[in-house]
Amino acid sequence: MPRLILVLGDQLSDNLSALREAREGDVVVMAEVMDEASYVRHHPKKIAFVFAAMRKFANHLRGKGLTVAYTRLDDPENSQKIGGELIRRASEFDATEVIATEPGEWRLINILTYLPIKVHQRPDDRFFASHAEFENWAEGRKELRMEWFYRDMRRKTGLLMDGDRPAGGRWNFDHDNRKPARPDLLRQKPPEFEPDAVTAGVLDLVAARFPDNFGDLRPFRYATDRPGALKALRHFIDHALDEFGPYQDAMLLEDPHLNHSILSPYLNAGLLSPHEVCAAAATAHVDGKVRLNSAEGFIRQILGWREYMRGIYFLEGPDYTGRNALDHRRKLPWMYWGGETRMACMKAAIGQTRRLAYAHHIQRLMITGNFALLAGIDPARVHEWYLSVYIDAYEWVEAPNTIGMSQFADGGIVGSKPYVSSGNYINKMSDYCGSCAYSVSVRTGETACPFNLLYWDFLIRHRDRFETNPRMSRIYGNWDRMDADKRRAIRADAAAFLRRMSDGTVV
Ligand code: FAD
Ligand code: DLZ
Ligand code: SF4
Repeated sequence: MPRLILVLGDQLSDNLSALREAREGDVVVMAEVMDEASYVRHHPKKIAFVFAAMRKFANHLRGKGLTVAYTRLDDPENSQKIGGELIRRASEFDATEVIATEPGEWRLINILTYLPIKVHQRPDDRFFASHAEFENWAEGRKELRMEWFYRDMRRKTGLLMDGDRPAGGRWNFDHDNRKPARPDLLRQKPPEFEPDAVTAGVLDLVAARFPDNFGDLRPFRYATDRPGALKALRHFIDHALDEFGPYQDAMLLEDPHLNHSILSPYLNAGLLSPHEVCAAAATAHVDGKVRLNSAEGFIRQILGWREYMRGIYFLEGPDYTGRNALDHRRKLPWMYWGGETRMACMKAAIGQTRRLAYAHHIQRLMITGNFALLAGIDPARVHEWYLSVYIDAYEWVEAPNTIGMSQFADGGIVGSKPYVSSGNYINKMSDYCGSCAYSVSVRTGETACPFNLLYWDFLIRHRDRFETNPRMSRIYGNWDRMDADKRRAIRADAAAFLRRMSDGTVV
């Protein structure tokens, strides 16, 4: 009796646990469905990327001799649900069992668990750490910190290790990093991929079916298959990785990518494995092509942060996305969906998000995330935004970054203190402030940088919670030493700014 093998849009890997079990007569099921394409209003580039990559992966599997039952979005028979398609295909092929790889989202895990057909959910072992390994690591610890987990992962994998010691004698080279960048016409841009016939067909479909979603569909220059993803990896290793470390926190108006890899879409969809990406970076260092602080900084993002975020998402359970430790209730301002703003940094980060479905980590954390946290936006709305607008966004990685790292809505599980800053940090790390309607050096009044006003307002609103944090007490000392009139003015101006923002006035 044939069995169905389910392959989801972010499971496009030859070594997927479900595919490893495929035997003669089994049918691979893949389906473009509205349920998945609309649980949030995804950026059109994200939908196009997933559909094009799914179609090409289905062709690739057929080329290997597998039978693939592929449902296109506009197939008249399409039930528009993953569960519905499994039931329909089971009856078509007389199958009574489904083999699946555990999805990266509780929503879909639950759907598969309660279907009226037996679905065996196999572990997703495309990661460095299994759920059990992360749970064992977390068990009994008073505080979870990425750095300790990362060191264990380095020891386990041997990546950048000299025996049992870290290469170069240190685990972390961040103090050599975090430099601002200057515009540089010679800096390599990520490779661009002209849409082929499959991608072009998908672009037409997405243009017709999702005309109102936030974001520009065209031009579309992402790779949508493994050969393209491998080319992007090679390009990054050869042309950008060496300066990744120093410039990983920098932001420039005219350069949305800097030395970032833009590999997250391919990693998260399964077109690249984290193992091969980390190995390529480590080898480039060993071969003398890439400095250690860059190789280490890059590997830490994948072997450390990416794995750690996945561990937290599954450890914390399905209610994680609803957490709101700081009780923030404001609506997400319209500027996040492309509405006007006078803040040059927000305009830059949101503008490139609209164009590219991409912003790098510091833009997500210290511009759009920082603002949302300082302004007290409801973290559920912030989470919905990040899950919608980025081409690499899947809940297992997006939610811990947003709810945890960026919004402190988990009360300090991911980060020991909130990632907040005044305009000073943004000015130091970017060239945004020069073209802004606000002035970064002004602390009160109409022209004051909103990050300056909101920074203090946030800290004072949450004084009870953060004052006792040893990493933050000094900041409260600075506030207390400030002139009383100035403190009053900052609070009053912050309140007026938030009122204007909530009223829908352009801020
Ligand atoms: P690079 O800077 O080149 O980093 C290399 C790789 O490291 C990335 O491709 C990614 O796989 C991994 N990585 C780096 N930082 C993180 C991190 N904090 N968590 C997990 N992996 C990381 N990343 C996603 O993949 N999907 C998301 O939906 C997502 N949402 C985010 C939301 C917020 C609020 C924040 C602050 C960060 C989010 N990130 C997310 C993490 C990070 O911003 C992206 O991984 C990174 O910007 C992707 O671009 P890149 O490939 O050029 O990364
Ligand atoms: C993101 C996405 C989109 C837009 N569409 C589909 C789809 O039509 N079919 C599918 O199998 N997967 C899609 N995906 C990816 C899923 O949403 C993803 O598998 C879950 O969110 C779990 O990570
Ligand atoms: Fe952003 Fe403030 Fe700088 Fe304007 S002045 S770009 S709002 S940090």
